[in-house]
Amino acid sequence: MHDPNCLFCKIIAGRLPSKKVHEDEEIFAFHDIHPWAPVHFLLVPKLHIPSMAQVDAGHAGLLGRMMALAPRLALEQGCNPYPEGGFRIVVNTGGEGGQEIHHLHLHVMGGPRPWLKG
Ligand code: DGP
Repeated sequence: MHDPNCLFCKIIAGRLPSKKVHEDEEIFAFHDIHPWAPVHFLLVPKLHIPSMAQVDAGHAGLLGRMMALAPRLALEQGCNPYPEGGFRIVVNTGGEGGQEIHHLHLHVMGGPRPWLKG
Protein backbone atom coordinates (compact mmCIF):
# COMPACT_ATOMS: atom_id res chain seq x y z
CA MET A 1 0.00 0.00 0.00
CA HIS A 2 1.30 3.45 -0.83
CA ASP A 3 0.00 6.99 -0.63
CA PRO A 4 0.20 8.78 -4.00
CA ASN A 5 0.63 12.14 -2.24
CA CYS A 6 3.47 10.98 0.01
CA LEU A 7 6.98 12.26 -0.82
CA PHE A 8 8.72 9.12 0.45
CA CYS A 9 6.28 6.83 -1.42
CA LYS A 10 7.23 8.74 -4.58
CA ILE A 11 10.95 8.28 -3.81
CA ILE A 12 10.44 4.55 -3.16
CA ALA A 13 8.55 4.21 -6.45
CA GLY A 14 11.36 6.02 -8.31
CA ARG A 15 9.02 8.87 -9.25
CA LEU A 16 11.37 11.29 -7.44
CA PRO A 17 15.17 10.95 -7.44
CA SER A 18 17.19 9.88 -4.41
CA LYS A 19 20.66 8.61 -3.57
CA LYS A 20 19.74 5.01 -2.82
CA VAL A 21 21.60 3.10 -0.10
CA HIS A 22 19.55 -0.10 -0.02
CA GLU A 23 16.43 -1.71 -1.44
CA ASP A 24 14.72 -5.03 -0.81
CA GLU A 25 11.11 -6.25 -1.01
CA GLU A 26 9.98 -4.30 2.04
CA ILE A 27 12.65 -1.72 2.96
CA PHE A 28 14.20 1.27 1.14
CA ALA A 29 17.10 3.45 2.32
CA PHE A 30 18.46 6.69 0.87
CA HIS A 31 20.63 9.66 1.83
CA ASP A 32 18.92 12.50 3.69
CA ILE A 33 18.81 15.63 1.56
CA HIS A 34 19.75 17.80 4.59
CA PRO A 35 22.33 15.71 6.49
CA TRP A 36 22.88 16.45 10.18
CA ALA A 37 26.00 14.23 10.35
CA PRO A 38 28.79 13.04 8.02
CA VAL A 39 26.76 9.86 7.44
CA HIS A 40 22.98 10.42 7.41
CA PHE A 41 20.54 8.18 5.64
CA LEU A 42 16.86 7.35 6.07
CA LEU A 43 15.55 3.81 6.40
CA VAL A 44 11.88 3.49 5.44
CA PRO A 45 9.36 0.69 5.05
CA LYS A 46 7.87 0.47 1.55
CA LEU A 47 4.53 0.09 3.31
CA HIS A 48 3.06 3.54 3.95
CA ILE A 49 2.90 3.75 7.75
CA PRO A 50 2.54 7.46 8.64
CA SER A 51 4.59 7.35 11.86
CA MET A 52 5.54 5.32 14.93
CA ALA A 53 2.16 6.36 16.35
CA GLN A 54 0.44 4.01 13.87
CA VAL A 55 2.73 1.03 14.49
CA ASP A 56 1.08 -2.07 15.93
CA ALA A 57 2.11 -5.63 16.77
CA GLY A 58 1.60 -6.67 13.15
CA HIS A 59 4.54 -4.44 12.17
CA ALA A 60 6.95 -5.97 14.70
CA GLY A 61 8.76 -8.18 12.18
CA LEU A 62 9.19 -5.36 9.68
CA LEU A 63 10.50 -2.94 12.32
CA GLY A 64 12.82 -5.61 13.66
CA ARG A 65 14.26 -6.17 10.19
CA MET A 66 14.73 -2.40 9.75
CA MET A 67 16.59 -2.16 13.07
CA ALA A 68 18.71 -5.20 12.20
CA LEU A 69 19.62 -3.72 8.81
CA ALA A 70 20.66 -0.32 10.19
CA PRO A 71 24.07 -1.37 11.66
CA ARG A 72 25.16 -3.11 8.45
CA LEU A 73 24.20 -0.14 6.27
CA ALA A 74 25.81 2.30 8.75
CA LEU A 75 29.16 0.52 8.37
CA GLU A 76 28.77 0.32 4.59
CA GLN A 77 28.10 4.07 4.48
CA GLY A 78 31.26 4.94 6.40
CA CYS A 79 30.39 4.85 10.10
CA ASN A 80 33.28 3.56 12.18
CA PRO A 81 32.81 0.28 14.07
CA TYR A 82 31.47 -0.01 17.61
CA PRO A 83 32.55 0.83 20.29
CA GLU A 84 34.75 3.83 19.33
CA GLY A 85 32.62 4.54 16.27
CA GLY A 86 28.91 3.95 16.10
CA PHE A 87 25.82 5.78 15.02
CA ARG A 88 22.55 7.25 16.25
CA ILE A 89 19.03 6.19 15.27
CA VAL A 90 16.27 8.81 15.61
CA VAL A 91 12.58 8.37 14.83
CA ASN A 92 10.77 11.72 14.95
CA THR A 93 7.06 11.15 15.58
CA GLY A 94 4.31 13.73 15.10
CA GLY A 95 4.45 17.51 15.17
CA GLU A 96 5.79 17.77 18.70
CA GLY A 97 8.26 15.00 17.87
CA GLY A 98 9.73 17.04 15.02
CA GLN A 99 8.33 14.87 12.22
CA GLU A 100 7.98 16.68 8.89
CA ILE A 101 7.48 13.79 6.46
CA HIS A 102 4.58 11.56 7.46
CA HIS A 103 5.96 8.24 6.26
CA LEU A 104 7.71 6.31 9.04
CA HIS A 105 11.50 6.63 8.78
CA LEU A 106 14.58 5.94 10.86
CA HIS A 107 17.29 8.59 10.68
CA VAL A 108 20.64 6.77 10.86
CA MET A 109 23.45 9.23 11.63
CA GLY A 110 27.12 8.75 12.32
CA GLY A 111 30.64 9.37 11.19
CA PRO A 112 33.40 11.40 12.82
CA ARG A 113 32.03 14.34 14.81
CA PRO A 114 35.02 16.22 16.24
CA TRP A 115 32.79 18.80 17.95
CA LEU A 116 31.66 16.08 20.41
CA LYS A 117 35.22 15.42 21.69
CA GLY A 118 36.06 17.19 24.96
P1 DGP B 1 11.61 14.30 9.79
O1 DGP B 1 11.71 15.67 10.34
O2 DGP B 1 12.01 13.26 10.82
O3 DGP B 1 10.27 14.01 9.15
O4 DGP B 1 12.74 14.20 8.69
C1 DGP B 1 12.50 14.24 7.33
C2 DGP B 1 13.83 14.24 6.65
O5 DGP B 1 13.59 14.01 5.27
C3 DGP B 1 14.62 15.53 6.76
O6 DGP B 1 15.84 15.29 7.48
C4 DGP B 1 14.94 15.93 5.33
C5 DGP B 1 14.57 14.71 4.53
N1 DGP B 1 13.97 15.01 3.25
C6 DGP B 1 12.90 15.82 3.02
N2 DGP B 1 12.61 15.85 1.71
C7 DGP B 1 13.52 15.04 1.11
C8 DGP B 1 13.73 14.66 -0.25
O7 DGP B 1 13.03 15.06 -1.19
N3 DGP B 1 14.77 13.81 -0.49
C9 DGP B 1 15.56 13.33 0.51
N4 DGP B 1 16.57 12.50 0.17
N5 DGP B 1 15.39 13.66 1.81
C10 DGP B 1 14.38 14.51 2.09
